[in-house]
Amino acid sequence: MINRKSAAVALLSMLPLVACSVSDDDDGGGTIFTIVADGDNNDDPMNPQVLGPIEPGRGFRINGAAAFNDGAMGDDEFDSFNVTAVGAQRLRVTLAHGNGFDLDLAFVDSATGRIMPPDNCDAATSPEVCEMTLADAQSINVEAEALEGGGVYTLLIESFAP
Ligand SMILES: [Ca+2]
Ligand SMILES: [Ca+2]
Repeated sequence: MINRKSAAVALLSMLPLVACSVSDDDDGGGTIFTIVADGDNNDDPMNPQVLGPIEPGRGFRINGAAAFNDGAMGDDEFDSFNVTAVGAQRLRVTLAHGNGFDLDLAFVDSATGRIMPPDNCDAATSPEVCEMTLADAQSINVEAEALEGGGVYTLLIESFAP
């Protein structure tokens, strides 16, 4: 089912690049990012916030917040974001957050809900970086899960040629 939000995201993705939603290269690698707000309609891993198509050279930067039973922030344990590969590609996800806040990354198959093994993933430090290879048209959910405490994070989802 297409809700109003995902329809708006789909519409935005068809517009030419506009200054307010796209930033230039953030990491020296030449990726053009679309900036996305954590919509907080993304708690169910099987009903993610739909970011849309992604292709090499493009990416999404999510400015988000999450919390696990945190006194100040309450409970926002899961933030799940869906992307669909346009062409075979490598997907790199970088999650940065402050200290005293345990937030983990996962790739979830959007059709089955199964957690996919990343090609590599560093869970011990921030930023946490995971990569995996996507086939053309493969759809995947990138999930940030708060395990302890709460806070803000920056999540980069970047696509590279395979
Ligand atoms: Ca959130
Ligand atoms: Ca959420």
